[in-house]
Amino acid sequence: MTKLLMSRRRFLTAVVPAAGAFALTGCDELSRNPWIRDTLSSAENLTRTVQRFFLSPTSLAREFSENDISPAFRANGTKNPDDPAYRALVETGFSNWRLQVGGLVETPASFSLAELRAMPSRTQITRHDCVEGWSCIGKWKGVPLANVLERVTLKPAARYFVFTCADSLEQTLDGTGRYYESVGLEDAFHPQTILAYDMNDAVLSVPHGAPLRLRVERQLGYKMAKYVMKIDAVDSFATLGRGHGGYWPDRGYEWYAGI
Ligand SMILES: Nc1nc2c(c(=O)[nH]1)N[C@H]1C(S)=C(S)[C@@H](COP(=O)(O)O)O[C@H]1N2
Ligand SMILES: [Mo]
Repeated sequence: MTKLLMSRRRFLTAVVPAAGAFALTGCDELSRNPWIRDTLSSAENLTRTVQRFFLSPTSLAREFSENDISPAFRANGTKNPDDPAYRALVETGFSNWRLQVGGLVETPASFSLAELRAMPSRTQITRHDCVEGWSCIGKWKGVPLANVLERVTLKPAARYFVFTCADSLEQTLDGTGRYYESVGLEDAFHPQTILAYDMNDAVLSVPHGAPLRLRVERQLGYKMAKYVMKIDAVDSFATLGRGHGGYWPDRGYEWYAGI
């Protein structure tokens, strides 16, 4: 088991410095390199099989202590969405913001920040690993996604949960430049999967995804959607965006980014 899991780590340590050697700087450049793109997608099925087989669905990502928290947590990707609807929410301190939850659910609902804060919470100190090759340890507090999903009652056909964000990383005519991500049932109901509203004992800041961002601790950084506006339960993500379940998956990254 250790050997097989190590091979994944070795794969990551092999790919990340290779990216540096090509003088690539961001997620975007990384995805344009055909070798890296093909290697990432061929490793995906193997990784998923290995992880499913050896790790029980509820195994936890490592949690750290207060002393391990990184003095400065890097912000990446969008750091200050310029979309007018988001700017308007910032102006009013997110008092008008509501999380929309719909799709394949019995009772679609929306939640204010106060309502989310009144629900059960979980706090965890975890390491965030970006595919670009940097990591930071931070403390996150939020409502478990499972608690939010319980409130809307899933329809039996629900398989995936799609997070629609406020920001567009790329300007496209068809709207496929908007950031989004998705997770399966197993990650959605994992105890460490939370919708975080606090970071390092303070209200989540705009650079890190205010007012609400996903933490799905057993996966790479790009799965952790910031600026979450809407969650939809779906049976397939084939018709969303460019069909691969997320902004970066649509650009060549693996959908299942387990670490
Ligand atoms: N909405 C949105 N979510 C996003 C991104 C983004 O650009 N927009 N970038 C992703 C990437 S690649 C990483 S590493 C993390 C960065 O989170 P941080 O800014 O809190 O470090 O957010 C992820 N979630
Ligand atoms: Mo990232």
